[in-house]
Amino acid sequence: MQSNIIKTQEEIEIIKRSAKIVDECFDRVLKETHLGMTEIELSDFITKTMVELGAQGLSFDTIAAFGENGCEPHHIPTERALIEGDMVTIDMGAILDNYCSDFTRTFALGNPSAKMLEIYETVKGSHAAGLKAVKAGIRCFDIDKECRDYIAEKGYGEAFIHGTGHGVGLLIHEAPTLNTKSEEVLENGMVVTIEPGIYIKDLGGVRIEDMMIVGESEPLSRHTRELIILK
Ligand SMILES: [Mn+2]
Repeated sequence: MQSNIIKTQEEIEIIKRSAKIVDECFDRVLKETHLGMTEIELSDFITKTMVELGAQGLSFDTIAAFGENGCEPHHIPTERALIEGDMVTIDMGAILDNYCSDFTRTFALGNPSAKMLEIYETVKGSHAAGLKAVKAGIRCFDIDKECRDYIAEKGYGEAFIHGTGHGVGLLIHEAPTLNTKSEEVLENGMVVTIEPGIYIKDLGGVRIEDMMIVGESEPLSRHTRELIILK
């Protein structure tokens, strides 16, 4: 059953702790990721690490997508091994005291192509516009539109193939939804994700996702939205 759309202070504190586990897990992901590692190995590492960090479980099966596999938003990890110049998309979440968290970053191992860098900058700009738009009184539809218009103006409109975000609570996907059909209006205490992405077949994809508490100015994750390039 989903939680109330407006979270209590107590619920918000739990969700923040749940997000913190994910932040710490991502620190370890950045240290662990290496050439030749497979998507399944990285995903298994995340499962193990979340539990070590105190999560009662995962909010959903971790997505680990390397290189061209990044073109699938819901990619299921495979034996694809990491090679120089790949971008890596990790989408993961913890459950803590029954509350979920949700987080996505795309980073690179070695220098990615100019095209992928351009795609990254486009998603980053869209994501920043979305974060900035999150305020009480704004229609969810308009936040989605901010993110979508930014990507469309850069020529990638067709490649943003999902909604901008969703509420998070006891369930990983709750009200409100932030997409082209949304009718909800944000109110303080709602918890939403902002997660635009660009997906191009045979090339790859980029998604950046943060959780926001409506009424607060900063997203829950302390991790940068600048592209991280591992050596
Ligand atoms: Mn999400």
